[in-house]
Amino acid sequence: MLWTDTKLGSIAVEGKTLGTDEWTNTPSSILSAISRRLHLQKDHPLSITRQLIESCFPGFKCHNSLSPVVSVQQNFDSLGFPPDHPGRRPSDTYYINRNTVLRTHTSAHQADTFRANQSDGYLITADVYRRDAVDRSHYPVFHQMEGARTWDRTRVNSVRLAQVINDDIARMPTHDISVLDPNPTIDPEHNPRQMQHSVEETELMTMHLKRSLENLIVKIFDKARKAAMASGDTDPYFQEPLKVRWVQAYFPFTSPSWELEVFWGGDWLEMLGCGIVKQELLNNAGVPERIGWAFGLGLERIAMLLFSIPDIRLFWSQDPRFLSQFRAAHSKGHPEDTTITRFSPFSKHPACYKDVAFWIPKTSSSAGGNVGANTQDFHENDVMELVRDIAGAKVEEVRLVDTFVHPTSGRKSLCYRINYRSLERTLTNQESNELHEKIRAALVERLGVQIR
Ligand code: FA5
Ligand code: MG
Repeated sequence: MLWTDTKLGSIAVEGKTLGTDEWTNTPSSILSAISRRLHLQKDHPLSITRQLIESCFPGFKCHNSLSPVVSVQQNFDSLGFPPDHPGRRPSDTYYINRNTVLRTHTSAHQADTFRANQSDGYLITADVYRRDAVDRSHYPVFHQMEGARTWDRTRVNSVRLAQVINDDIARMPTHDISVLDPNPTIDPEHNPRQMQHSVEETELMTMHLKRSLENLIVKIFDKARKAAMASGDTDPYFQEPLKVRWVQAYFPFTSPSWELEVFWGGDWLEMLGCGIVKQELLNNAGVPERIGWAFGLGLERIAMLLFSIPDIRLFWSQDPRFLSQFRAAHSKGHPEDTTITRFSPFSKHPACYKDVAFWIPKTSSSAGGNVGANTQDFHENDVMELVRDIAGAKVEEVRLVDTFVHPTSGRKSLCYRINYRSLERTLTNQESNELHEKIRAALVERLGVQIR
């Protein structure tokens, strides 16, 4: 398999040495991303976006340097993920060892941050890691920003807490965009209120949460529109009013829960997940007197909207033609005063599509169960990772284009289309052929498939 080199022994991450075991599935290409800290790099679009978002939440305490190496307890257990939740699978998550993962979301720090109880509101910006598909808006390493706002029941007469939240809402700015929000706040079957919260409290916290996030998106979009105008761009997208919608969602650590989507690039793009924090989480974190909301947003998704950056891989570019295009506000200036300049593509290189079709190996064990990463059955994310491992940023997209089950033998065959395209230069025919050959060979060698 891919990670036999780290199977026995240890991995050094951030100056710490961690033992590996049969769960270890983190390749060195992923480990090497840890030191990049794009969200803290001056003038990087992710850093500019982070500061702009931070300016939308005055008074919130900001955490920007929490280690990505967390325990399974922090990433999953503390948030109430059931033992068989798919997110825990080694096909989806990078394990350092049985008890240690690279955080898959910034929510891994919720319990600890609530426990520290340093402020009513906090923001956490960090790199997160997921074995995921490769395309224009998905990447295995990306950045999230977590935000939470809680109210202390003991600081006010509990009868009046609703009034306090109401007053907080009255002080918030309003906006005039149209928001699609067809579902009731509380839907007993699909999106229930928690027993510990009254209907009024749930409604008010939700209003505060949704208004905070809508205001954030409005601010980002206004900046993006100004940047587009300033560059003389006539993209009709920016002439039309911003369209956003709320969608019911499910997270083990919030209820009710939602996702916010923004219409962008001809489609609805999911920006964030959020909801009312499960009271059990706050109780377990030693702050049973607090109630409140939390959200987690994809920083790249927001930055793509803000700067009109069309491809998520660009954020990892070290090319000065990319990096020199962005400038944060003067150190004495307020982040809100930053003038956003729209990204201008520095080159367009041709795409090169190549297909690979193969029979997948027969299932060797029943799927699921408590097996380590190295004994799992065939999984699509293994293909994604293998391609990334071999071709890195020279692949723009890997897409399943055909599935076939043999009528008599029952064997299953898959065909993937790989788009070879570099953002920085034109790949030669020979180069993409060689990459494709290497990928074919590795599919056989590492995943045991049979090429058709
Ligand atoms: C979460 O990660 C939850 N922790 C969010 C949350 C926090 C809910 C607090 C409730 C309370 P989700 O898996 O949907 O949820 O990811 C959140 C956002 O990260 C997505 O909306 C999307 O904007 C971004 N995102 C997810 N996967 C990727 C990816 N592979 N590449 C880039 N961005 C991604
Ligand atoms: Mg989601």
